[in-house]
Amino acid sequence: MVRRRILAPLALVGLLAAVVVPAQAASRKPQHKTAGVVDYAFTPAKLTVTPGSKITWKWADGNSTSHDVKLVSAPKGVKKFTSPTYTAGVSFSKQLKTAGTYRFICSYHITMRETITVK
Ligand SMILES: [Cu+2]
Repeated sequence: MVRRRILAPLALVGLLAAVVVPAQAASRKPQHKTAGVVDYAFTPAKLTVTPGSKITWKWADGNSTSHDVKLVSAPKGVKKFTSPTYTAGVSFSKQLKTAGTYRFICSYHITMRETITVK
């Protein structure tokens, strides 16, 4: 009976760990998010993803004006990049590995801004 009294709480801890740990691990996994590049806006304007997530910017089919995605502010050590200039029906992807705040603009339209937080 002594053995059973010790094992029961241990079994409960094991059960809780099995339930809680995978849920946390799953939420920290890199994600794949799509961001829209539409005429004069990035959608959404704000996005939060986990480290290592891949962002795919999609230029909307209905666009009539050219846009790019230019990283203007990034966490320390992150190399800035600018996508090619496209008008419609194309996409461009980048993986954001380092935690921090990434600010994007369109080189041609100063009002087009997007902030992606990696954490
Ligand atoms: Cu633009």
